[in-house]
Amino acid sequence: MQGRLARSRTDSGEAGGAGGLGAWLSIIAVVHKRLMSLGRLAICAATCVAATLSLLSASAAAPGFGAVTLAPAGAPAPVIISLKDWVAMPITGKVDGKGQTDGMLARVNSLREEPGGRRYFINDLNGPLYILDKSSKTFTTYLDFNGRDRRPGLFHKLAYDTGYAGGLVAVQFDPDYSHNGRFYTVHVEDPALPGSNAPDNTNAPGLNLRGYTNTRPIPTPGDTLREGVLIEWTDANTTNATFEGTAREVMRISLNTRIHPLGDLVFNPRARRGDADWRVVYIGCGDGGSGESRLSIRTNPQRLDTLVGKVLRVIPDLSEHTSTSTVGENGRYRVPNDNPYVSTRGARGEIWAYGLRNPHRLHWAIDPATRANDRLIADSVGLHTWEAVYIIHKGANYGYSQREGNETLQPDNKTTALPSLDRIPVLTGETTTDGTVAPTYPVIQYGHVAGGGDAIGSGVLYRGSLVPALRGKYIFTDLTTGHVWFADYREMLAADDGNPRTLAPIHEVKLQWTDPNGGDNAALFDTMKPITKMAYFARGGRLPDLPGRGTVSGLGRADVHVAVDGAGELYLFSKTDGMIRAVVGGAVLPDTR
Ligand SMILES: [Ca+2]
Ligand SMILES: [Ca+2]
Repeated sequence: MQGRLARSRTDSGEAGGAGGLGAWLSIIAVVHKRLMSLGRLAICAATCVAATLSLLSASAAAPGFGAVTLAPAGAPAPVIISLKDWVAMPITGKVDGKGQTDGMLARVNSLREEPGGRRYFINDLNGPLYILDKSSKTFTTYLDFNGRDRRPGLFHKLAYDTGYAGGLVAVQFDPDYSHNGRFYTVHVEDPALPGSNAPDNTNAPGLNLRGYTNTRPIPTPGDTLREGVLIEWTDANTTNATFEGTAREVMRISLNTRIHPLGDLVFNPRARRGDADWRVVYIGCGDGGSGESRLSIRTNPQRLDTLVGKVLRVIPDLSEHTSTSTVGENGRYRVPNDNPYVSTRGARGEIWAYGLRNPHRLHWAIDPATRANDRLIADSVGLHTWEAVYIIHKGANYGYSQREGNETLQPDNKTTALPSLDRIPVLTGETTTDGTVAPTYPVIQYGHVAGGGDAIGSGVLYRGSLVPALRGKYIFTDLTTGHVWFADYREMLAADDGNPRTLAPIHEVKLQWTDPNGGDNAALFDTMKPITKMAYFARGGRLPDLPGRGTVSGLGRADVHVAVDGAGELYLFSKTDGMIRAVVGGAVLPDTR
């Protein structure tokens, strides 16, 4: 029944006829089915009653979105997803922490399913790379990146303690991991800190550092306060939860400030041996804070002679694609010949796309039915006005810091209308240009207004089976407010039309969650913030509100992301309470408008 309801509401776009008793019974049926399968009858009874009561009292009003792109009349009603606490991260923050980040209980930044489906690799910005065993749900610290201030980990210069995105930023498996045991990490260092910038294996005896050497940082115009480091790791035995093998520094990039570092790593999951994209990594490289500067570094995201504010595409393994690529200048990776700027004088060949502020999350959207619909997607955090989702195209210029969202960004960092002749000079150096280009605009954007948010989190195109209403939808989060939204993937493809005014509408996801600690239990929540707040206090958090703040969220950030497992099912994880929650079911809310 729930499947039929979901299809009728999302695939046909029907606006009416599915509300009322039948609809809420469907929701309860979904939640019930999942909880029963988990053997949690008692929880189900409470959950179902609570959800029912909540639905019966649900507001009839559509949410006010301010300047956010409104869903048109007749668009799908909000979707409800049911969350279940899945694992609690080991606390690495301070329960009484007062700083920008130290009060977050665990700064979980990504969740990656190991090929083979037995375990997850999970990284905490504060330093640990964990292996989480799926069946026992036990964490093992696999590698500890935090060797700061006599800590026992690998890197003496790990810059983890300031800024929202320092430390151990990313981990990603090599597509051939099951054969070669390789994976990649990105971490951030402060070059001014004392000590060596080579790993210290004193407490990691399995790490063989014979022959390990650092690379010269790839320069970025302006000051250097941070370096983003990409390392390749090869574990000789992937059946245990300890590291024994080698590491190789692949790339080190200078960054102007402590914000917007080298970020996410993704491989095209559709690529197979022999394909041009096989084992070719796409890297989201933030602008290092350059684009909002009043200094000359403001143009860095636009400059094709520097790597910041870009999506990069390189081949980490020097033995791969040898006849269709060239070795990068540090000798540690290859640059594919089909990258867009390999032949442009003054430009860096590693660049795949550019003009981005902080593309901190990349996602390969795979359309199981139509390979031609596969796209690389970037969630990029805006400055003061617009949060944006971009479809990334080879060679495209996304406009920053000349544009923010679908508007002009002025030198005073405020936005205004686009110019009548909408073109930007192609900068190949501080002053050298190579013609002009029309910018490419977001397919989704939302504003820094009430009902919107402050900073886009991560997003995935849902292809799982537990929430039929979300199949074919792009699910994404706002970090501070904890909003979870979705957009129809076909509408995103349609909005990718060269017209800055056309955008895919976004829709609310409401959250059903039962506080296992028996706290205030409204059953349905508009955002993740109250959920993370309850868990923050339950886990010992002592601040009066959640740590951090945002312009729209006010005091306290939810700091919530979405992840996906090998089966395509969703997880929401949050730094402030250090929790990972599984999406265990869902349906379309009855249309009460
Ligand atoms: Ca091992
Ligand atoms: Ca458009």
